[in-house]
Amino acid sequence: MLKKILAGFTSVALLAAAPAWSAVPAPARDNMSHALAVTGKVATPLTLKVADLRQLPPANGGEIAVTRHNGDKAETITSYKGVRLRDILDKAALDAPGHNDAKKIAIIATATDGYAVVFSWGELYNSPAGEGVIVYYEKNGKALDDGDGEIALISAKDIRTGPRHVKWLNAIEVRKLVE
Ligand SMILES: Nc1nc2c(c(=O)[nH]1)N[C@H]1C(S)=C(S)[C@@H](COP(=O)(O)O)O[C@H]1N2
Ligand SMILES: [Mo]
Repeated sequence: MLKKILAGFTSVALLAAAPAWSAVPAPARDNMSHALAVTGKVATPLTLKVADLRQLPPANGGEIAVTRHNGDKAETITSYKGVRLRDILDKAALDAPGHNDAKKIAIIATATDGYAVVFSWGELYNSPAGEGVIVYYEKNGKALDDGDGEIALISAKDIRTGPRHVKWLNAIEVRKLVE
């Protein structure tokens, strides 16, 4: 009963307050990713800031067009600097002790806005695509700004590079899909 009264009171209060709030423009959403969490089936979960990523072996790329799934060009990146996703996963050490465990692993890369893309162990470690999957923190010679920073990911060998270009990357989850 008390709950009901309180709930009623709250909604009346909200209704009364609404016109005043709607007059104030909503603040721009801050999508910036300030760190990358590496979690799931790993021996050592990690939280990596840009300064930590800079300590890992650098992987650089030259000019690359970011193309949407329909072929439209989203942007052209002149150069980028980061770390191969494989090297990050090796630092965390995949928890896959059985002979066939690694083959059942998916790697999910997620951004602050909820955008997420999937890689497989086979793709990263046993196909030409793996070489081009790079977590980057510099674009065109500069730190990433709020358009896609502080940390992002690109899969440079994809046919269309847009879909797995993850802006505001903040998590890498290692998941074993099949027991
Ligand atoms: N974090 C995040 N990254 C993202 C997206 C998104 O919605 N959120 N969209 C993706 C898609 S589908 C494409 S094609 C490219 C280019 O997107 P744009 O159309 O926003 O330039 O960014 C990709 N990266
Ligand atoms: Mo897209």
